[in-house]
Amino acid sequence: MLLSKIFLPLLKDLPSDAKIKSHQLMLRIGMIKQSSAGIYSWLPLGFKVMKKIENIVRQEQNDIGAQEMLMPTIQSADIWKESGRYDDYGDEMLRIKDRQGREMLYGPTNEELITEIFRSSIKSYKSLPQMLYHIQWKFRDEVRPRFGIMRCREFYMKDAYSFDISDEAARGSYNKMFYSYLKTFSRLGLKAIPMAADTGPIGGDLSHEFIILADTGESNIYTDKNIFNINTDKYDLNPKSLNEMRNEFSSFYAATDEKFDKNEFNTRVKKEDQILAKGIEVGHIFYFGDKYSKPLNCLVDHQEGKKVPVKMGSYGIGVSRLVGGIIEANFQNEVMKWPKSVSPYDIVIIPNINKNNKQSLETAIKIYHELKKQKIDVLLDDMDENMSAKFKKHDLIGIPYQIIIGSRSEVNRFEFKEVGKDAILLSLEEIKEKIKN
Ligand code: 5CA
Repeated sequence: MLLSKIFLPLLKDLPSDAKIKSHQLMLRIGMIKQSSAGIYSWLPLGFKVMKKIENIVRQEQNDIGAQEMLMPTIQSADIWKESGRYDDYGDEMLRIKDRQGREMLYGPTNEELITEIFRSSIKSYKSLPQMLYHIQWKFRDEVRPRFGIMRCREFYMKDAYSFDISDEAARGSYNKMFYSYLKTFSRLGLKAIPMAADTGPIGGDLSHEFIILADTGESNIYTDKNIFNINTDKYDLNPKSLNEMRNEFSSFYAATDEKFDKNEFNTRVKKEDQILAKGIEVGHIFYFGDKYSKPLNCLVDHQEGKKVPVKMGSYGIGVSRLVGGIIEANFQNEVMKWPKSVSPYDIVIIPNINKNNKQSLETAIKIYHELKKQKIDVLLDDMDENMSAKFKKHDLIGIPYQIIIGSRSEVNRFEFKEVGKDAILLSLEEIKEKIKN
């Protein structure tokens, strides 16, 4: 794409109402625009990043055998009355009436709806286990929406649901998802640590929040610094391996505020290894057995003949929140660098354009077409601006690789820069290789 042609409404000044750097950056480079309190439009640049995150989440869900589907945003209140959560959920739930006066709601989560779908279709243990997920907008009428898309009212979530015949099998599904989350966040360039967490309005007795460290995070966390050194590559989906993985994580103290036990923390973690920090919750997994299947009468035939409520878990990832989380983790000293896996473009070409130098732009256009032929997603900054203004702008846009066409370029070798490193001179072939690897 040509920078002059894309919809990229850059702001000159720092938005005064944005308190944290991800919110500021997203407004400054036109990734999002607020439409009303806690509700945002996703502009092309922001949408592109979010879609890349969504695809990685999707691939990793599919990889553990979860099946994608799509449930609606608007749900009937009836099933929520059956589970008893219609009243419990309180003011966070946006309640609506249709023209017939039927009570509806904008889904804040989908345990009830998925259970209703499941109970009408699956009748026997022979069809278990199952794992279903969708990636869909949610609405929660937060008391105080803040920090842009980090805590907003309408947000994009991947929510998965597992169905098993026994408690033991269900814990196996939980472990699979735990493993999948570690892989997902690592592909997004994040070190997300699973922490024992409270189950809140979702319920159940087993739950982990996946948290990335960030000063601007809203969760207080208490952990052992050695948990960050666990090498998860050695684990796989084999149940034995998954158990070992869970055991290794459990061997280090890691808890959020609500689960924090000062005594246990001080006994289990050496003073010098203790981390008390703030973090951002990017994912949350729950095991709640028959909390929904029982009241909603979601029963299957057991091997032994009797009917039993199916054992369920649910697993969320804040897909839209992750955009902000990745910025918090990678935007330092006014320089953003997207992880390659989610960068809005693979590379940007920045030619020095002025009246006396038509050559730079011509060279840039040639390189642009060459890279496009290789299916490299390239942005060409064809704006008539001085180089220092261009560099400042690209510091914010954060594409990790740049080709700078200026006085230092030679006939067949160009200045290639990975953000945060020194520029080097490379041929176009070498650049293609670097990007493709
Ligand atoms: N049904 C369960 C799991 S599917 C559930 O809803 N879990 S949750 O409440 O923890 O939400 C899942 C993830 O959505 C959170 O980890 C967080 O990353 C994201 N999220 C939750 N509330 C918001 C919000 N107000 N704004 C942005 N993201 C949010």
